[in-house]
Amino acid sequence: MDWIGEEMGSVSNMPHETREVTLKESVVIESEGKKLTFNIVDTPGITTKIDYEEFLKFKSMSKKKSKERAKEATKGVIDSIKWLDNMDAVVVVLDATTNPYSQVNITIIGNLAARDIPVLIVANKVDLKKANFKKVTNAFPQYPVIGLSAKKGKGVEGFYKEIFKLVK
Ligand SMILES: Nc1nc2c(ncn2[C@@H]2O[C@H](COP(=O)(O)OP(=O)(O)OP(=O)(O)O)[C@@H](O)[C@H]2O)c(=O)[nH]1
Ligand SMILES: [Mg+2]
Repeated sequence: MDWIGEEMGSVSNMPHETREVTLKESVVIESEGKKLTFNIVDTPGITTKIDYEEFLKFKSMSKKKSKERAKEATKGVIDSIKWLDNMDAVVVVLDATTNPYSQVNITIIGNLAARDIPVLIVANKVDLKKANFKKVTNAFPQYPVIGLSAKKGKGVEGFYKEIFKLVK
C-alpha cells in the first residue's frame, strides 16, 4: 500500500496466499531527501514442505481445493527460485515468531550471498509477544537485519533507510 498505493496481492492467514510471482514497475520511494525508483517482484514464499492437509484445517477448504492450492504453491516455489536469478537486491521477509534457523532460509540466503546479490533480512511481526528479533539477528550475523511490523507500520522508516543502503 505504502509503495504502490494499492495492495500487491491478497493477504491471508492461510499459508501460500501468494502463489504467483507479481511484478510492479517503476515504484518510487523517498527517504531522507533521496529518491529511488525500482521494479518490485513479490514472490510466493519459498519452503521445502507443502502438504495439502495443512490447508484442510481452514473451513473454506475442501480436499479438492486444498490439493489444487498445494499444487499451485509448489509451482510458485519453483518460479520464485527462478526469479531470484535476475534480482539486483532481495528483501527476505521472515516471520520473527518462528525459528529462523531453517534449512530453506540458510540455503536461499547463502545462495544469494554467493552470487553477490545484496540481501536485506526483515524480521517481521515484531508487534507480537512471541517475536524474537534477537534470534533472527543471531542467525544471520553477516547480513543486515531490521525489525518490522508490516501490519502496524512499525519500523518502516528504518526499513526504507536499509533499502537505500542496500542498493548504494
Ligand atoms: N501480527 C502481525 N501479523 C502480520 C504482520 N505482517 C503480516 N501479518 C499476518 O501474517 C499473515 C500472512 O500475511 P501475508 O501478507 O499473506 O504473508 P506472505 O508472506 O505474503 O504469505 P504468502 O503469500 O502466503 O506466501 C496474515 O494473516 C497477515 O495479517 C505483522 O507485522 N504482524
Ligand atoms: Mg503473499
